[in-house]
Amino acid sequence: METVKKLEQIKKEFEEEISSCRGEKELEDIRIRYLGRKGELTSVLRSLSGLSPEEKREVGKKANIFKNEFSSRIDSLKSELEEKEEEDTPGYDITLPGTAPSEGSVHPITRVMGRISDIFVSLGFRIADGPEVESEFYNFEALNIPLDHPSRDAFDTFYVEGEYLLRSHTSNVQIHIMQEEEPPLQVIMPGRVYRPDAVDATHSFMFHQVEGLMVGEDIRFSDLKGVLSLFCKSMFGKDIKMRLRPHFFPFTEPSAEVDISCIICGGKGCRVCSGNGWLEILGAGMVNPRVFEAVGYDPGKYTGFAFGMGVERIAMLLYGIDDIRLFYENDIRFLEQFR
Ligand code: 2NM
Repeated sequence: METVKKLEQIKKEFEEEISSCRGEKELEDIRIRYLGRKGELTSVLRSLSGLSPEEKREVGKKANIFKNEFSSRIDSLKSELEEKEEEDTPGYDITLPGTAPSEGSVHPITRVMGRISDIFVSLGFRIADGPEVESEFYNFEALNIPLDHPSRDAFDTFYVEGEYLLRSHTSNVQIHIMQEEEPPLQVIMPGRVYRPDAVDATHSFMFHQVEGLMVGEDIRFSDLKGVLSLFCKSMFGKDIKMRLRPHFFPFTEPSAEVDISCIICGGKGCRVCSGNGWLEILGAGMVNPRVFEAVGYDPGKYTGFAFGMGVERIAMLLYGIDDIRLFYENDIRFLEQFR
């Protein structure tokens, strides 16, 4: 039974080699050594012809069992090694530079609203907010805009239910604050407002305002002028000029529209200022005594000024944007420019 012993010896060696095998190349060498055309098992099978019939049967059977066993051991180790190789290899080139995650940025409207607010905070104003869904009293009546007043047409809209509507200015917040607190007051109200304007390059049914209010025992028109002049210089540059033009607002008397010298041409006249050298950026005035009466303040004791500005308009002037709709479209190519 020399041949059977030899077979057992081959199997023992095979087992040793396979259990110390670590690589695919090494495994292929083992396969060739044992199962190849000139391999150990193959030569045993080839030498069967010189044996007796019983030996032939026994050795042949064993050799074939080993052959199958070897080949399935090799196959399973091969797939094990391949799997491990795959796990160890990243599916990308680790020496390439990384891709930085894109950082968000503050929306230009938020940014400009923040700058406006910061300037007034530095002048002693505090920030307040209030409801966007408001009753007619806070949005109109208390501001001396009665139902039959012609200036109500410009704002009257977006009724939610009954006497409730989307506010057309942030002045409703002034009314709430004055009802709740006694002067002296120095407050600004940034926020969203809604108007029935048809949408075009300079109008939107929703936009942002910053309004302000200062009330005390001896607040004068010169205080209004001083505060707004400081604001204009901080916002647009120290060489900017400011002028007031008489205007009408129901909630202030007297009222004015506030212009600054054109930030593009410096006042010479250009396309942005329609050739006249001035840009309108604010409305302002001394609070109408009827507003004080509506909130229970004594108009003989207190005076004050108020002002309001559109944030979109200021952002458009500062950044040279010619279409208000760009602010609301969320086009990443537009927003990415404000980092
Ligand atoms: C403006 C222009 C002028 C204003 C007045 C008041 C209040 F409540 F005191 F009466 N709030 N806001 C005001 C005055 C707003 O926006 C263009």
